[in-house]
Amino acid sequence: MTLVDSRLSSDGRAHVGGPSLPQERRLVTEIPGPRSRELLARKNSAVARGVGITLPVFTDVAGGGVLVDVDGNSLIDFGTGIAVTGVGNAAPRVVAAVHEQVDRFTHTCFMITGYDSYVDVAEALNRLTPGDHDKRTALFNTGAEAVENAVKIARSYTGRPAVIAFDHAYHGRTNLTMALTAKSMPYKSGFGPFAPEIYRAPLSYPFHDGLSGPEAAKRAIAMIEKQVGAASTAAIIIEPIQGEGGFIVPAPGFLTALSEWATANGVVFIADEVQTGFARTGAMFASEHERLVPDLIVTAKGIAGGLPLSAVTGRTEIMDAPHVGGLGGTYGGNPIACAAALAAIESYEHDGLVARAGEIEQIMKARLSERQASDRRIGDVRGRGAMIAVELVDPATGEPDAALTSRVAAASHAAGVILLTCGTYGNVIRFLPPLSIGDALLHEGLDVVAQALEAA
Ligand code: PLZ
Repeated sequence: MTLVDSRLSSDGRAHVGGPSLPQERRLVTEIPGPRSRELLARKNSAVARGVGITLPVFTDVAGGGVLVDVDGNSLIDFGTGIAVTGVGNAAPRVVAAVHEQVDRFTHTCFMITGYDSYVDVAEALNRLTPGDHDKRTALFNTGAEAVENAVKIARSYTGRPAVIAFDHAYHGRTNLTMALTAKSMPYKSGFGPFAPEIYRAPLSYPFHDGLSGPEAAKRAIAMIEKQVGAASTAAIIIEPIQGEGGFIVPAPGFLTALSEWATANGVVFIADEVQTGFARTGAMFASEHERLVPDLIVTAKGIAGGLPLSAVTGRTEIMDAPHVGGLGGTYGGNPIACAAALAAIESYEHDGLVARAGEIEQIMKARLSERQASDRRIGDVRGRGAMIAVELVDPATGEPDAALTSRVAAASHAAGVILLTCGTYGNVIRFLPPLSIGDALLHEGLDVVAQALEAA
């Protein structure tokens, strides 16, 4: 019998991730390299084509702020798997907690027999989310699933049907969350009919509408009152900073005005902090920037350092409206994901990651704004913390330039930086580095993007 160390590949190299992996950009083949191309060919003949892939390199190991592909290229990670590995990839605390839990037990189903880590995560979320009122939490697996449950809870509490979502919103790909999501291609096209009783209100998008927060809120509230009616409205759901829609930071006062209107009208105010939560924006939750206290807050992504977990947290009287057995799911609050979450939360709280996100904002905004001053294709630099974006436009017309955006992303990929785009018009480059990234790697990644912009 041959004993195979699963951490050694056929070439005998140790394949261990975590921050001990050299935090460097290193290209040894073209991107994607031959081994990745081979895997891509297999992917194309085995995986449904609807499951796309942004940057077709296949991962060997990852750690901290780098990802090493199967050809040995080390890429700077400005994507964090869409704002998930905020604590860094294969973060030591998370890895240790997962190992420890996986040796004890892998699953019971919390609805069958309980375990303490589920309760620990609920207590942590009740403590960390905005507001010092009495709260309860329920755990699920994905962002979309938690959003669906927040809507269920709000309807159960209010006895009302309608839900208000906003222009440019992204809330998921399940049937109800597709209805809440704004963008047709690629998320909704051909997948209807969609869930009823979803209405769309205009957002505050300062770069495009020039309205103040209160003006934009007045416009949205007028639409809700005229076209839906407060008496029929169960909930308003909004991302405090929109993610997929283009890292849109609403004008100051917009969210507060909406939340005050919701409270005055018995409407549940739901903050979807799936992308903005857990230190990402330089506060534990983005709602805090406006001193917003949502009735319900939806979290996922960054919560568990890469393990699938999501949550709805909120006012006890609202959370406890559904009957016993009305909320749940086989895997919701899986024990391995809960162990990972407790470790990740420990890291957000005690490794200075909230403050680090603020430092990352300063570094990125300084560099991007300086570039904007001499490059009129950069229409807007915006975002908070380690959630920063540039919106690219045609300087002559001010129109969105999606083609330029794709070229910049492709050139960055080729040069070893994982970079994502977003936005309703496909013209936003977004930066989502891990909060644990060091200055040198951050600057090098920004240098690469700057060169890509220059060349494009
Ligand atoms: N709410 C605010 O950002 C997920 C998905 C991208 P899931 N965003 C990235 C894609 O192409 O699928 C997201 C989000 C906000 C909800 C979700 C949904 O979270 O965990 O992907 O279901």
